[in-house]
Amino acid sequence: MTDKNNQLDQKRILLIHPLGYRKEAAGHDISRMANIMPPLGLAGIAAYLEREGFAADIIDCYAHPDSDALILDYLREKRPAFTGFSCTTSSFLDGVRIAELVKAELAGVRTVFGGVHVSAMQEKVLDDFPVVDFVVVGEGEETLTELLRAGNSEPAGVEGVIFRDGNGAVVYNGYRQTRLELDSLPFPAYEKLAGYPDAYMLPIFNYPKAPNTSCISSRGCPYACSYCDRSVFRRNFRYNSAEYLYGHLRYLKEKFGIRHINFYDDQFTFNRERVVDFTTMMIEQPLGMTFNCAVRAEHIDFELLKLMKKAGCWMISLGIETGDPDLLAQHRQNADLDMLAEKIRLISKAGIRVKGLLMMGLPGETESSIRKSMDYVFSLPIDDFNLAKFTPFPGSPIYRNIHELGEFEEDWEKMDCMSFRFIPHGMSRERLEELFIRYYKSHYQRPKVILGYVAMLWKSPDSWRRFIANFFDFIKFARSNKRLGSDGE
Ligand code: B12
Repeated sequence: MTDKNNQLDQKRILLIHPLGYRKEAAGHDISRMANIMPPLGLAGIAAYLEREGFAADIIDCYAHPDSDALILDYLREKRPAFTGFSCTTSSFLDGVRIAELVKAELAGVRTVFGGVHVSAMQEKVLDDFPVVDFVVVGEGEETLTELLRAGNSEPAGVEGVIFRDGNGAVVYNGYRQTRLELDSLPFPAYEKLAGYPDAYMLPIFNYPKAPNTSCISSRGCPYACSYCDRSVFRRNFRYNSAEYLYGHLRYLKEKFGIRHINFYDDQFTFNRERVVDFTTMMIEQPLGMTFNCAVRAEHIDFELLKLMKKAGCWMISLGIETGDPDLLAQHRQNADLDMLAEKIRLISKAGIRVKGLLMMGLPGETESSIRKSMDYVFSLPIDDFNLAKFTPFPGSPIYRNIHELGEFEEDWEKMDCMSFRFIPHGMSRERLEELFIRYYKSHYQRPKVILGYVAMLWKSPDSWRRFIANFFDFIKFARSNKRLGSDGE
């Protein structure tokens, strides 16, 4: 339906996933080379909107960095009344840049921003960025549908929306009170992602087979770690049933030939019964697929792990964060490193690869805590690891008093966990960088780890193919004192 006055299609939205930095750098960015994942939030929203009678398309600039021209062509041809942007903190300003481009091209088009960064910043986004017309806080499916239905009228009653009223005052309708029943959602519109699945790839050495993809089967997390931004789904836990989940995997296999899934749920095993049912289905009616997931140590046991292995579980990631018990206790509930070590050994004993997720530079970090962390981590059967540079995100609890805990340079575009934006009291950036490199090197120089990567020649030949194809960029990156790979979590 095209608007008679300004000729915009009021029932159409273009959803944009910004790249987050200069496109010239994208070809040599280690993080992108190591992994490109589908924007599941946008794909879910697109499927939902289409079911509700709207037309929604997606341009993923992260997977396709040179997409400005594509966006402008789309605007000229389809004249959508709305454009939507999904942003993290580091990609937000690139989203603003594209929004300015969009507004300059198509008069009357409205811009909606959603995702984690704006859910944390809320009214401040409209105060500071005139190019943003609406912010959607929290879950997007219902809120965006109602916003689109409101069309040109003020979305005064739409929960979750922040807008400017007729006088230019910024109004927030409050966090949406009801939450979606996840089994009622259509599967994400993967087919709207250009080149899916081949344009997307999981972290190198993190999967046995291609094509592969990531998937989300729950929302929210009941824990409240100091560094974690929970602005979108907050502290609850909702999940897809085992039946829905199995159906989702079967769909991915049949429609796209997917052979391996990485579940990006914060707590895949939080509901044990669901995992038992799901794994039983995968064992009794095999799909020929394997999977990875992330767990919290409290929510696994050996029986469950054996079942998961039988069902095709290839790797489990666990947030360790730091091996220094005192530092961990400052940032995480139930910090019990002995229990964590025992669970890591159980995963390994069950024949599943273990990936440790660590952080360096947390408030309170010292040379001694880094040494303790390395000793702890290297005493465990960890096959792979990711060491992130701690970054205080606006929605995380620690952000509130971060300036009291060290030196923080809040430059959103650089807040991608690839550089130390925060320097804890008593440490220097140079020293942190040195210890960071030492941490990584110590991991990669361990004979068990080297043998593990050799074994990947037959366990994950596709990873080796990608590694060789990008060999010179990986070496250049390693020499430039940054970190090898980044998978966000
Ligand atoms: C998978 C994942 C990744 C993947 C893929 C990201 C992608 N392509 O979308 C990878 C590994 C690449 C990644 C990278 C990074 N990630 Co990440 N990631 C996640 C994770 C675990 C799941 C995201 C997801 O799919 N959620 C499920 C979907 C359904 O939810 P959603 O995306 O939030 O979308 C919903 C709403 O937000 C809203 N919405 C979203 N977009 C829009 C747009 C519009 C218009 C509307 C109306 C609504 C709306 O509606 C959606 C449906 O309800 C989240 C944590 C989490 N549990 O959400 C962290 C998370 C988003 N990542 C985080 C971080 C820090 C990063 C990195 C900076 C870290 C790094 N260097 O590795 C990079 C940044 C990359 C970038 N360019 O932005 C932080 C973001 C914090 C922040 N303020 O920026 C999070 C929140 C983790 C955390 N708790 O701290 N990440």
